[in-house]
Amino acid sequence: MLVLPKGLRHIPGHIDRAGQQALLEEIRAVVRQAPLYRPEMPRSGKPFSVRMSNCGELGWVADRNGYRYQARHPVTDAPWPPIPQVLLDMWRELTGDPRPPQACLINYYDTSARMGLHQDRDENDLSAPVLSVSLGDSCLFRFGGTERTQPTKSFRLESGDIVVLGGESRLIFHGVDRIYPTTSTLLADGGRINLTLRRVGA
Ligand code: MD5
Ligand code: FE
Repeated sequence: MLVLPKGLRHIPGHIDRAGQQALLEEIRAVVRQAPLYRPEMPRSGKPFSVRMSNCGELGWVADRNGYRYQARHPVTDAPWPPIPQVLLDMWRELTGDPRPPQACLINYYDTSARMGLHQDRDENDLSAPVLSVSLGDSCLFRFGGTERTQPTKSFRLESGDIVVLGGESRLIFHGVDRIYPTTSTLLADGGRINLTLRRVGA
């Protein structure tokens, strides 16, 4: 049995199939306004394998100049669309935090995309939780401790699963090792969408 660190909560199958389809339609509408783009690593300019967009007052972006939150799409320069109400409701229900999320990062993984082990520390307010929603193909999610050298463990995330991170786990290293192709029929063309809701702070 896998024991998760304090502050990391995995809620398998929280969203049923109809709920996943409804949420997917909302995300499709967001991405029509704010298209997925391919971020680049700071300094090297090496492209991410994951494509990204955002909704909310702020969006997380990555380019040669660094990682940051900003109010506009890096390609279209348009403000990000609002966060769908169903996600605001989920945040309130599952985090209990009365302050609404300011940013929702949309990650799209094709079946060859991955995300290396990293910490999320571009937010000013690290006391607020992070809520993650998985849609589409399953992935192998890896997490470790708050130091890169600590041992890691992994588990599968499936369509409709939610992860809530907070407290002692807010700064753990984590990543996505691989996508398991054809494990979901939610996305016609396969791949995985991950939504992360956050507060950014001052
Ligand atoms: C994903 N996203 O599945 C992953 C993991 C990201 C990111 O890591 O930064 O967009 S979603 C679960 C998650 C999110 C934020 C923090 C932590 C896990 N964590 O500290 O373990 O696209
Ligand atoms: Fe992360």
